Amino acid sequence: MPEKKKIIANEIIELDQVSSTNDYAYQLALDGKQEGCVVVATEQTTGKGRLGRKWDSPAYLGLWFSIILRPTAQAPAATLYPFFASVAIVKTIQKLFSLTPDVKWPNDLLINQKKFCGILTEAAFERQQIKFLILGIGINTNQTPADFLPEMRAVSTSIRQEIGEWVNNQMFLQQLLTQLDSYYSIVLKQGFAPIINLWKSFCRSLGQTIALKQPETTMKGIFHNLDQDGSLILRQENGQLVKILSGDLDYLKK
Ligand code: BT5
Repeated sequence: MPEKKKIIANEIIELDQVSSTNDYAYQLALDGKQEGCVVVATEQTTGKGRLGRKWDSPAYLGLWFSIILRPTAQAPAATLYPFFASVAIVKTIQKLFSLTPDVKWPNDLLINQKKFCGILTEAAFERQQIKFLILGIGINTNQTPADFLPEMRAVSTSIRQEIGEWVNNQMFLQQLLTQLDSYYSIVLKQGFAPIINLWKSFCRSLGQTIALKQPETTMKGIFHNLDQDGSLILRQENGQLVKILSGDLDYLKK
């Protein structure tokens, strides 16, 4: 059997310091850089979250990287890509550290209900098709509580904080890129159905009472299902099912 050709991490660009690996990768993609190229930085000075929020990315204490993808897919499919990344991250952490993080819709990973990873997808479109996607992944590996801003300490964590050992970023990144490549080839061959099923198996808020914050409203209900297009189906108190495309999820006590 010929060896499978690797897509993700066919090239790795390592930077000491950058504003945002997403911005750097986006510019490379505009200039024609091939699918699979990874940009990783020791430190980001203005790491980005969703909706203009900031992502704290101090030197050596985490993995901050972005992947250029060029799938042949319609524009709405862009929201599905963080799910394959989440699954690959969970699988890597299970293998290396024998613990299973919780996935939080749409793009967070938690350990003991604290966030240690966020994913930011940015896309360029052409005639309703995806031209390229930048999949940005931030993982807190080695922060101690003192490394987080006081207001973030109660809700943020790092892998080191949870396992009690320093994480070797280089080794972790290598393993993670291999998993990301495997799950991306599943997406290319089988679509997102197996990814959605795996993601649901790691999601502890599925079936639980949640609040969904959107810029204008907050909705409460039961997290009924994750749809095949990555949207969240919320069952409201009156029994009605509502499809939610974006928002921030909060766990609620029943
Ligand atoms: C995210 O946004 O969680 C997406 C984060 C993506 C970061 C990666 S790093 C590589 C690539 N390059 C970039 O510039 N970005 C990507 P969101 O769901 O909007 O969450 C942002 C919120 O998370 C902030 O408003 C803070 O409350 C919190 N936060 C910021 N930094 C954090 C950190 N290091 N650990 C945990 N929580 C953090």
